[in-house]
Amino acid sequence: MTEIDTVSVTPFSDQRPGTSGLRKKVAVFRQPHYVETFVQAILDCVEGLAGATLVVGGDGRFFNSEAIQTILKMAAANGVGRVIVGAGGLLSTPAVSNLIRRRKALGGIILSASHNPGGPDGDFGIKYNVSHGGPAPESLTEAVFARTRSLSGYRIARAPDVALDKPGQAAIGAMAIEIVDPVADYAQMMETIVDFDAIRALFAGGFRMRFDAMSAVTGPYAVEILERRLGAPAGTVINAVPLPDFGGHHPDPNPVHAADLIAEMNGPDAPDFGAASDGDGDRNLIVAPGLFVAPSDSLAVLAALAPLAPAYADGLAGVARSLPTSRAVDRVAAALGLPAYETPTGWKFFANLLDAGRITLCGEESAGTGSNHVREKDGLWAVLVWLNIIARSGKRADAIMREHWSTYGRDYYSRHDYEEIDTAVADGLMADLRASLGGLPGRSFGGLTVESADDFSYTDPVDGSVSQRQGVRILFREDARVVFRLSGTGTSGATLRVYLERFEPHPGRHGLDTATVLAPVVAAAEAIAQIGGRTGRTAPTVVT
Ligand code: G16
Repeated sequence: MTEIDTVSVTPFSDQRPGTSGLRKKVAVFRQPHYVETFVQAILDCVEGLAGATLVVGGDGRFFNSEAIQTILKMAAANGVGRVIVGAGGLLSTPAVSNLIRRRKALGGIILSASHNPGGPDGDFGIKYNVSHGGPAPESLTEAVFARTRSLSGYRIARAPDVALDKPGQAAIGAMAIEIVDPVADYAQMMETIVDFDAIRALFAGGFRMRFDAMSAVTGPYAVEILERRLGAPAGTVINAVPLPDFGGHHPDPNPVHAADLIAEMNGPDAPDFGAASDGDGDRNLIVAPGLFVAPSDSLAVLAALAPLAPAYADGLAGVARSLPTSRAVDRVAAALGLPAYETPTGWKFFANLLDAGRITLCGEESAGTGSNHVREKDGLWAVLVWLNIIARSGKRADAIMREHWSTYGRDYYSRHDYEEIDTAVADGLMADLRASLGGLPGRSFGGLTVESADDFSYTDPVDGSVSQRQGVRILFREDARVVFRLSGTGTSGATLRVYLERFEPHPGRHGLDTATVLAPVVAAAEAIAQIGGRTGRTAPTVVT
């Protein structure tokens, strides 16, 4: 008989989930009872827990193993019937989503802080996904937050740690634990979506690719699929072993943190195709020889050409993008007569549209793209669909991108992040910006004239739920746009994100320098929001 301890706690006040679950410094999560309080709140708020199946796994970052053992013991103490956990405690975020759906689980708990750095001084995170496989909706995350502030104790089984090093079966009391190969189900699903034969033939013909797994969770998935199943040469995948501190790197697949990959792709003997993914495997970066593909452009290319992959051969039902993602995908949707939706930032907002069959494809500027195959963005999936498009079209990625611009026009795009600014300063900046919106239309800033300005509010077309204050957007008559919002995933101070774009229809002007094209939009954003004066920053921390 396994004994259950009920441990009294004083509630924490800082456990409100952000854009994607609860993300904090590791040191915060290591406070006594911190993980337990949040997990108990989840278990208290989820309906139908008794006897149910949960999926548990993480990106392998520092503290992953300890947190999983705690969750297993708490799940057993709270009446969960079965937990499916990845061997080594590893599961990518899209693999969790797939397992929840395939195994008809009640939900899943993902341990990750995504693209944020790991290690003892890095970040950690816990996120709950519901039975459709996607992130919990705001109604549930708010209920969890309320519960963290009111609960008085948690339940945990008094049991030894469970060996998770290889697939097999275990138990804590009456709760079964199934330890699964993290890659197997996911790889099998990919075989049903993309044309493996075509990609195999591509590699057999000498096509060279570099995939940087950034010492994060995607390594084992990429090695199995790209090298073992598709025949890419050994060594195609680099940084393939997941490390608790990601080898000291920042596992964010963007031109700044994947600089080595970008340099290789710009070099004299560049591979034919380059890609990377993030800490938990849901983000992707696509790089053509000599050409970085902006995530918003990648989404637009996939919208136009995904039907070359077997799963989308009948066409797409519709597409969606988050507010700050460029409008490139809208242009494809308009040309093809597809419904297009604009949602707030956060993958959870796509779930209802996918479930209702209104969209097949969705994506975000923050290097996330996905489809109706799971309810998370999926890094390796995006890379495989690109490979499928290259294999079936017979064209290189840079040619595909340039032809896309010729057909639809180019949305020059950049994001400026101002990290770790004082929270009060950031809140004040946003509040004043919101207050100024009514007076902006008609005014000119450095050659650009404001056409409209508002604070984005989203009404979910499926369930009618309303999400307000999701970002300030300013449209200029010159077909340019700037969006301002505060990040919901940072762990210290506030991060102001400024998203800048300008449309260029003429093919003769598609090879310009992005920073030069966007300079007037940057100047207008500065004049409107007074970022420098308020934050004391003369330049963004990160430009992507
Ligand atoms: C998460 C969300 C994404 C969002 C991104 C950035 O991604 O799932 O929807 O675009 O954060 O959010 P923010 O701008 O609020 O920092 P991930 O990969 O970190 O889970």
